[in-house]
Amino acid sequence: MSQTIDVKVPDIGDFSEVEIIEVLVAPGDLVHEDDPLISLESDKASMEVPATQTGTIKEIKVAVGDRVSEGSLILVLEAADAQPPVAPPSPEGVQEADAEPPQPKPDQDLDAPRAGPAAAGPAADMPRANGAGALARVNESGFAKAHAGPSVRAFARDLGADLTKIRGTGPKGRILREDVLGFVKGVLSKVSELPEGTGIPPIPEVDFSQFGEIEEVDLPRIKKLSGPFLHRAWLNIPHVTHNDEADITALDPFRKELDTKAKAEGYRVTLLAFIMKAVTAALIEFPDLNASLSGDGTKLILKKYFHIGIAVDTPGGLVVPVVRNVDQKGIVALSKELGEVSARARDGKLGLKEMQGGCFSISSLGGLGGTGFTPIINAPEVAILGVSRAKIKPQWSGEAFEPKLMLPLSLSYDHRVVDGAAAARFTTHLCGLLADARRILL
Ligand code: CAO
Repeated sequence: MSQTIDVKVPDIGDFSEVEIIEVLVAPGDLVHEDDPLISLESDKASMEVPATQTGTIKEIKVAVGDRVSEGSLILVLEAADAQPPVAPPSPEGVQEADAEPPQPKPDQDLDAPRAGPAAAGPAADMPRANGAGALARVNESGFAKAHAGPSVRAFARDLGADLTKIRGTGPKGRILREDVLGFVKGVLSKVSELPEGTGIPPIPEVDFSQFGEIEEVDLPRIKKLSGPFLHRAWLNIPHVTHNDEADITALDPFRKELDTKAKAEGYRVTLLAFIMKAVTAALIEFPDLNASLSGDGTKLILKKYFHIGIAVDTPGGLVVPVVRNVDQKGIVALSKELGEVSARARDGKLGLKEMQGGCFSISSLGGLGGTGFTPIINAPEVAILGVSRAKIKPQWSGEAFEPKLMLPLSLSYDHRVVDGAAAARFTTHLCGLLADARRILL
């Protein structure tokens, strides 16, 4: 049989006419014994009045801003059992301005209703060890002095939210539960914007001046922009680099012949135009490398166009203009376009659109030297070809060593999309095309 109980303000020590700063329940709410009902705040302390026993709230007799003293009627409760409480409980979590804050229950739930079964209960004696407590390192002395009621303190502590960093929007700047939630949401949204993998411990800063003379210079603008992009690609994509060598002995004199004629007309024919054509022919044969992974990682978006990005070394840093529809252009047209676009890149005159829409990139360091390197994939592409310096090397013909011009190729690929075998087949096919210039031009 149920019984209606008047819940009154218990003995609150020397305090009287204390302001109600929060009403934590509403008619119809089920509350358990010790669940907080209202928060009071005097000049010196804030405290909560807990339920005397389990039951359903029938009627609320007070409102925020009312002043109450011992014996003031707060609400009417329909008790779940017939036993009235033996003695009124004392208020919970009295928080003197410089007292230790009460510790919340370790199992408090972010989404729990305020006065529901999982809401902040009485002070537990075990501090929370981890979980949401990792949100922030709490400034304990500031936390104790922060202007917030006990349930808000318990809520903030359970989430690891540092009250000293939260601006209160309640009366006199008091921190409300909503302020804590807003703060936590703000922190979480910033975390979700960070590139994946940023949980990696940072490299500690070192004061190098302790070891000798130093000078600090600003990174060029392009490096500042491309740095996070490269970092993101390196952290997000499982990179594998496949190395091979293409025999370009036959191709070289043909290129030189075209180059001699081109020089007379004011442009150059370098190896890169042939490599772009060969790569495009190989992409037609292996469409999985002319693709991007969908955002959720479940689909491959195959591209029916062949736009190739070319890494260009400029005084300001690396830029990657995109040469469009390489499948539809011949060596002469590509050579002219390459010369024109790389000159504009070096002069810093490329438009943003000219660096968008690439399917696959080529990074050629052949003019500079090297025998191989690991290019970073230009995400969201799935592969990139690194080209190093061609050299005459002895190759065994089956009967003798013959001098051959060998071009080192390094294909970095996204292993989520491209298997090692597919990468090897692609590169072998590419080497075959470069070895026989007629096949490129077909
Ligand atoms: N092997 C041997 N020689 C090569 C070669 C190779 N793989 N590639 C180019 N060369 C030669 C050219 O034939 C030319 O020689 P000659 O003037 O004697 O004929 C010389 O090297 C210079 O070529 P180039 O670099 O001007 O022309 P390119 O078409 O090969 O490259 C471009 C154009 C824009 C890609 C290049 O200038 C460039 O900027 N490369 C750097 C790219 C880069 O920085 N990548 C790294 C990205 S990761 O940080």
